[in-house]
Amino acid sequence: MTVPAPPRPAPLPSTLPTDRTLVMGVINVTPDSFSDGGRWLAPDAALAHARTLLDQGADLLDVGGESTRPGAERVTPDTEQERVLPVVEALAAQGVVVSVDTVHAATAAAAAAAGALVVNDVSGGLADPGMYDVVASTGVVYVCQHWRGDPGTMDRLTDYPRGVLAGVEAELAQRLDGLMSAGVARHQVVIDPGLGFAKTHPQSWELLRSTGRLVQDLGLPVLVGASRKRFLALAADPARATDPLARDSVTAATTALAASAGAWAVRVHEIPSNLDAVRTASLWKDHR
Ligand code: PMM
Repeated sequence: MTVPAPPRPAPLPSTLPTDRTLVMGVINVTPDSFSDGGRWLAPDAALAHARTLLDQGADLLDVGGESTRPGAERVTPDTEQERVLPVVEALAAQGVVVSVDTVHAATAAAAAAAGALVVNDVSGGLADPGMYDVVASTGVVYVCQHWRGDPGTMDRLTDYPRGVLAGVEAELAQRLDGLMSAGVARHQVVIDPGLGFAKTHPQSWELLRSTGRLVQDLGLPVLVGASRKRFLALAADPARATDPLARDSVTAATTALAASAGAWAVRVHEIPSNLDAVRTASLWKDHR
């Protein structure tokens, strides 16, 4: 028996696979991201890394110019655009499906004009009141992530009186109301539980475990961003768990589970093992 595919956002090219969870590769054009800060800050380095991820089979790439790790320094939209726009433009010109990871409406608009088809907003619109209008007017696919506070305060905002799943679903439903009121179409929206954003490590595990529930309850495609995050250290080799790169095998394991639960896409730093994981999940489902 074939399990129904998760809902898919539009508009995205029909060349993207429809028979499995998509693999979104991360390009952090930042000096300070937690797992790869500074490595791809120069546009040439970012583009060379993008080529590697594409050759390895990434379906789409997420380009970000501001680190969102706890306590990270905020950047102005101008600085962010200086970092990401040359990369977005060059990739889009090559026909790559590009997502821009930004909480700033101005950067989202500029990236959409440069060819980005997806805006990935970790704040779900809370950081910039102009974001939903940009999503409505450009027609991009919008990844609406759950967060609270900001990178400076989020680690303290982990109180969910009705449980983390109910809390996240209720707050995402509010974000959806805001998006619909701004004229965004439902098919443009992808939701993301925001693993590690205003979540304790057990709460992130609970949300990851609830991927299937999120898909069902909100009826929207779900993006899962677990890659290399600190909460994965609970499952990693204790001798190496503080090294983000040592969490890649745990990341791939969570990718297989999330894909099996119906995730639309996983956002990951390392492609080959995650691509294997989504293919494994696909075969697992098809041979049920
Ligand atoms: N996590 C990070 C950055 N952007 N976007 C989405 N949609 N979901 C996430 O979980 C997410 C994100 C932080 O990780 P990084 O510093 O490795 O990019």
